[in-house]
Amino acid sequence: PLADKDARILVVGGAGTIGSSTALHLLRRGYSNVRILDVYPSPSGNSAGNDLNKICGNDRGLGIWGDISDEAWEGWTHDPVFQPYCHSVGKLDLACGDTPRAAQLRRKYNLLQSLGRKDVEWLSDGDAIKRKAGHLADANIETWNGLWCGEGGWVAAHDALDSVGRELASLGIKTAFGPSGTFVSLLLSEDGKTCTGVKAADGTEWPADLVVFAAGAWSPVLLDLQGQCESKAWIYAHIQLTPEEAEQLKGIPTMYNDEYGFFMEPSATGLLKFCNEFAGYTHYTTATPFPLTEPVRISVPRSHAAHPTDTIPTESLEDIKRLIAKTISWLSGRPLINQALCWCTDTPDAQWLLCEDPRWKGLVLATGDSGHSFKTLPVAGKQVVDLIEGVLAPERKHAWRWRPGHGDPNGTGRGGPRPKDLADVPGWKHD
Ligand code: FSA
Repeated sequence: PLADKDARILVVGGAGTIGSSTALHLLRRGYSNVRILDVYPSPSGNSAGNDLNKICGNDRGLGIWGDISDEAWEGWTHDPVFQPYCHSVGKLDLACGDTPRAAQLRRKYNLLQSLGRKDVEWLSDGDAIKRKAGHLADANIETWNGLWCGEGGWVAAHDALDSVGRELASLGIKTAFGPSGTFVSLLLSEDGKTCTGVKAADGTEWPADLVVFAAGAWSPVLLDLQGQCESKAWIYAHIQLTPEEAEQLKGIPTMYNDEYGFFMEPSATGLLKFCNEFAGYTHYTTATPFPLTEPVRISVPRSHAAHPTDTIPTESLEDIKRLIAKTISWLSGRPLINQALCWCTDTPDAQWLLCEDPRWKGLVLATGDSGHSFKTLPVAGKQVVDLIEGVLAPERKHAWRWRPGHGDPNGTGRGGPRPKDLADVPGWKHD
């Protein structure tokens, strides 16, 4: 194991998705001296998980991510910390006609079927989709097709993250939020080979026996990850429904389409969130991640919490309008409120970066989201603690290893074109 039960453990980014899950699993396994550091208190305003909702589902049997989604689904449906926030309303994964994505979904359907899944169905046209999703009755989706999964739906992301924060407090977590929790650099031993803690923005030095670095989209900006993570922004906007409209959309299944985007059931207060789907936006500028001494050009997130009046690119707003017009057109023209950028980090092969940092003893990396993490919230941290205890399955250890130069360095982890940079898209007003 990398740490004893009484070791001083710091979790950088401990009020975000992977970090708070890690702290939860550490405390549940009896580690007694765990402190989370974060710019914001839990749930962190910088976390992509601090969001109205996220898609969730169970892909049991389909490789590492399928198995993790199954473990997570058990948590979402049974663990009292998570269960109140899980809405198992079913999930539609849809494609526009005869596309490569449709073929991929069809293969996924065949596999799930062969594994004996009873809750999956292939929906071969718009009518079949509408039988599952009454709210799409008037949608112009005749040629769409795709996969229905009964074991799936959505999770109330902010509320679930908040629930973890409350559970951590009741289990005795130590915290440092604000300037004293804001990572500036690692502390190193005299020979430079061991990480001995973290230095914070206000100058506080936090000594530690083990540091878990889970800074999400800020990871490659704070720590030099040698090109393994590239942070990008995705977009959301909301419509405020009347109580009658919200009632009408109660219990609708989650709908995702790889070209148009996605939306799911409105919140208890009648907020309906819409996301367009695309390659994300980078924000290239200069930064000096530890331990570099010269600035490098890198995609740097811009905190929405710190800059709440920033706007979103016009093309994404248009995409969101197009999604609404295509699927639920009676809401077209309604004000789109709470528009924001939401920052995640991608690896070139879309696997996490969850490993010991080979440069310094005593540092574990837990980042590289690649769009996977929130649905794994109940068990993401279990992987980290398994790594710390030396019991992470070899297949997972290999997938999440330190791997600079692995794959296409300009890759997106998702195929397709390079993402656009925010500097090149009109409509993004900031400062
Ligand atoms: O069910 C899912 O895996 C959706 S991930 C949601 C999302 O917005 C992606 O669609 C996007 O491309 C990016 O990875 C951020 O997360």
